[in-house]
Amino acid sequence: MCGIVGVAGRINAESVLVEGLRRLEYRGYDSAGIAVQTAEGPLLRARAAGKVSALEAAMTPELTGATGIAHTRWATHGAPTEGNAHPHRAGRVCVVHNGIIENFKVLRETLQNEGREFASETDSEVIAHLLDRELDRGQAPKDALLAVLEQLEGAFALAAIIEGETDLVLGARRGAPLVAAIGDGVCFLASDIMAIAGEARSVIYLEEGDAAVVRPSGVDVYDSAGQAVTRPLSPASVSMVLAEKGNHRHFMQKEIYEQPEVVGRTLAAYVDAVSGCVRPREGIDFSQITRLFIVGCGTASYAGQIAEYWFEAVSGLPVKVDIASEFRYRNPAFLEGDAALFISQSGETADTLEALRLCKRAGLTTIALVNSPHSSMAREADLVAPTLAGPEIGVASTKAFTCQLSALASLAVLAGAQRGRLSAEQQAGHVANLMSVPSLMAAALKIEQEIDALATELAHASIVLYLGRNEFFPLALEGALKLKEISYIHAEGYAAGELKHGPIALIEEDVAVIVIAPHDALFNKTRSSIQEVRARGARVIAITDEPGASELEGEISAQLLLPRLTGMAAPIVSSVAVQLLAYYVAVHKGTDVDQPRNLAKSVTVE
Ligand code: HGA
Repeated sequence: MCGIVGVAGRINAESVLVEGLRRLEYRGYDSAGIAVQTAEGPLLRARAAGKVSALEAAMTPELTGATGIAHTRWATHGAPTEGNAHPHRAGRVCVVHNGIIENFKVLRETLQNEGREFASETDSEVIAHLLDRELDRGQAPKDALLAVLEQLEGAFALAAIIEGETDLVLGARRGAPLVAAIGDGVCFLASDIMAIAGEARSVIYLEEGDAAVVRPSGVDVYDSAGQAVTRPLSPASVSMVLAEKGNHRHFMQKEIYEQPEVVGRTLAAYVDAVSGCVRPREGIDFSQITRLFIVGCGTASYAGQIAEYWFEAVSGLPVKVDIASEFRYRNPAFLEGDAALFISQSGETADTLEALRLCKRAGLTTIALVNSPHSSMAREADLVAPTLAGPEIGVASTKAFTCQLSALASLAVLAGAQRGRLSAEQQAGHVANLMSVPSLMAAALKIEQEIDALATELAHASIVLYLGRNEFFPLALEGALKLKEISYIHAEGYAAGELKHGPIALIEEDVAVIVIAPHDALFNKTRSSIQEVRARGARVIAITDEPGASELEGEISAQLLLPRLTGMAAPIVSSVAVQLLAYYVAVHKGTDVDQPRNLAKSVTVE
């Protein structure tokens, strides 16, 4: 969360900075700000509460130069006001920061006792003062930066410019993402390479603890001990094509529609459809693993919960799913043969990254299931299991989720094969089932109009419950989360069989209950749950298939018909229904679908 961009040595750097912020807005949109080194000498700054468009309106023609920094904020310390917007200024220095400075109070008090005045409530402002203080003490910019880094505790990425240093941007990362990049006579810093795609030729993925001195002619990198180091250059190849909305009204809608393609692409990376098997992945041998921890946050943790059903049923491998923010602090007990798999779209989710580090320290084999191949988690895990969803811009995850499920389903089959639980024929059956997902998803997307109609009514609901059994229980949780995130309607997911143990007390006349009820082995059990809520006046909407619908006739208020689904394909394809439902309810409510309030895409703070 929070997006940083820095540019050294490009005419009208402000235009690249603002464009970069637009592309980083998924990381936070509480406020935006920019500072540039003008040709005349002074640093000029503009900031605005709200989105990048508000910042643009606040920028004057004088705010132009070849070197500058910019920031889009997701507030952790201090309200989302203009006064708390980055860049923060102290003396000659302007700073932008992503993360949390944990010892900011002590630092702030010390600096105030020295007579320094603070203008914001943020933790970030201390960085500007510390840097300015080191410069006042006569340190050169690079040494001043290294001296400041020694004083900071917490996880962060930062960029700074100094008045009078006309072609210099300083940067550093510790526990938050930051890349440096090189173009033609211009160099950059950014939280995400997407911010500067098209401008940069090559990228340096800064490592944990690195500091960077960025000038138009190149980037000097220093490791956490302050030693000059050479980091490899990679080609900057992010395609921006996928980051356009095309004909769609919102990125979320576009991303829902991309699923047949990106799920197909992800499956193709795991599965050999011709021979009907899942390709072994170098370094992953499930026959040597006796228990698998799966760790993630939010939607990613629900993908993990669905995978728990799959791994245990298909491969007999015991699985334990944890929420990263709990796992990392609960002193988990490990056993010989444990391995851990971490799920994160960005590969930068702070809690999940720390959980990964904890497992590494404990000596477990760690697997990162990430969408971002150069992310911290991808670099730090022993093994990487990629998803190929492409850039996901909508804050509410859709295609990243179904790609995670596709990769996890493939790994569950691989585990089944490696652990001797699946014959070649059974494996081929699972592979064929998974390979049918893209076309089934394309068919499922055709329910859009029915969903649109249903959503008009649901938009007025004050509470919506989602029910499901087996893998459809975590999908019910995901459906409820999606609705909450973008429509702000209070929604909860429950295991259908658990309802009678408490949550049924919530049911009264006209409470909307969405039941995911495919006509599978547990259909009749789910049907009983439908009777129970209906008897208490609930308005039941069933997400089901033809056979399910005909059995439920007269027992439900509305239905959403999906194709007939079996095996692991079923929850993956059914995701489309809960995603579209949340999307259309939000559209009817008129909320900000792609950038819902209080959220940010990649949660790089605790
Ligand atoms: N702590 C800083 C930066 C917040 C952040 O990185 N959010 O993801 C602030 O509150 O401004």
